[in-house]
Amino acid sequence: MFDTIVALATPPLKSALAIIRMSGPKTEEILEIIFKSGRKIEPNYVRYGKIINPDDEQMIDEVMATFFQGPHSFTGEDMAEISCHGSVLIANQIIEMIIKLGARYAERGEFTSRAFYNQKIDLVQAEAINDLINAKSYGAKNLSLNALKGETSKLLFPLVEDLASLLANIEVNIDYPEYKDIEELTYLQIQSKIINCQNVIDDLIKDGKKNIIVLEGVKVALVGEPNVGKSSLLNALIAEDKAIVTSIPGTTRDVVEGEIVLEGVLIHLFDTAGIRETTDPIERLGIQRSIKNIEEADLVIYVKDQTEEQPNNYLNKLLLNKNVILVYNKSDLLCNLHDDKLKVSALNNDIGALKNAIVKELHLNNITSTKPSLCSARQIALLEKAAEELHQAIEESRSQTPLDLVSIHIKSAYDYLNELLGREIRVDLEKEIFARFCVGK
Ligand SMILES: Nc1nc2c(ncn2[C@@H]2O[C@H](COP(=O)(O)OP(=O)(O)OP(=O)(O)O)[C@@H](O)[C@H]2O)c(=O)[nH]1
Ligand SMILES: [Mg+2]
Repeated sequence: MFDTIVALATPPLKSALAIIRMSGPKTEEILEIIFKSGRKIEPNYVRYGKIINPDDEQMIDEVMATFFQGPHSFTGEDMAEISCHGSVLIANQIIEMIIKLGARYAERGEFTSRAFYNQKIDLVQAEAINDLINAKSYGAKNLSLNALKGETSKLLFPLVEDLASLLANIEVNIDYPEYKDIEELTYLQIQSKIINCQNVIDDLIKDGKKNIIVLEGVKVALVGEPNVGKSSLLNALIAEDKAIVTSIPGTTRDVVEGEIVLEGVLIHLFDTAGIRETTDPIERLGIQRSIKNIEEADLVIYVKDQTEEQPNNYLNKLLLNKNVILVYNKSDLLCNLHDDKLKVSALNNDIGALKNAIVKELHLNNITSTKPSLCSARQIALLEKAAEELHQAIEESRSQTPLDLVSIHIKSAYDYLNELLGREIRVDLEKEIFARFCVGK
């Protein structure tokens, strides 16, 4: 049994309303003490009333309060939501009073973790709540919403079911070969069942990897020699005068970050210090940061402002094996540049071609974000582990290894998928066997 927790659900800022949430066994008792509406508290009714301090009978605020009775609540336990006026002072006073009456301040994410432990949501849904709150693009929002609704978890249910069924079948074949009503499994049949599951997992991994950038966004670094207009390009792309621009080479030292959304995908842009030989210790530190940014970027925009220069071997070496778009800035000044080159002018805000090039290079317009997809790093890692176990199971069954050894790998894959959903392996396979096959009837 959990204790009772309380927290401010809205930001601690001056606003029209603030919402205080409470969850746990003492919720109803505490609400009865502090909330006076002239009526008995009833679940699922929003009531207008007053919050009264029981110590001195003073009114703290006029509020709307709702009580939800467990298990029919978000956390699965008794819960209350109090909407008070949006003063940090009032909200704190109410929270302090609730704590004095036996609750404690909730830790980060504790309401969601209770919902998970009380089996109101699975782990994929719990992760989605955080992703939804942090979503900065419609693509990420759609993915998170699908996961929160349980659509994403549903992708796994048939798979888990098939593996459980296969495991049970193998167990029965090993342990109860005398039963007539048991389907006898050949190695070929086992292989074909595992291959079916493996194909489904492979598709999920492929789709997840495609969508991971919808959820997390992409890192794009603007790099080049000093004074070519990297900071001007950042400002033009984010339509904000964020980075300092001057005609003095070596202006940018610290990395300046900006964000844009292209085709529903969040692009994290990084304007970096121009790379050149320098004795200035501060500029050198800036250049080190530029190099780190190149290493971490999914895509590098290599900005130049002229064609006739010598190739910059140092920069070219840094960009080796990177995904690079070469762009010529200051097209308003360039007259001898061939048409097939990508040209922009940050000064004239003529940057459409660069945006199109980013979309094309990252294949952003092929990304589907309306369908559910398991695409967080944790989810993909577990899918990959499950796929590897199934691969081993196929190999073992091909070499006709004893069935109990084959089933060890299938069980591991099954466990990884359950871990993905945050399920304890509550399903006792012995029970499964009896439930499915009525063995011993
Ligand atoms: N004519 C023209 N000038 C530009 C354009 N973009 C930038 N500039 C000018 O080029 C100079 C350098 O621009 P910045 O954006 O500071 O260049 P940077 O690459 O960030 O330079 P560092 O921070 O020193 O590496 C400034 O004087 C800008 O006004 C452009 O499209 N056309
Ligand atoms: Mg700059």
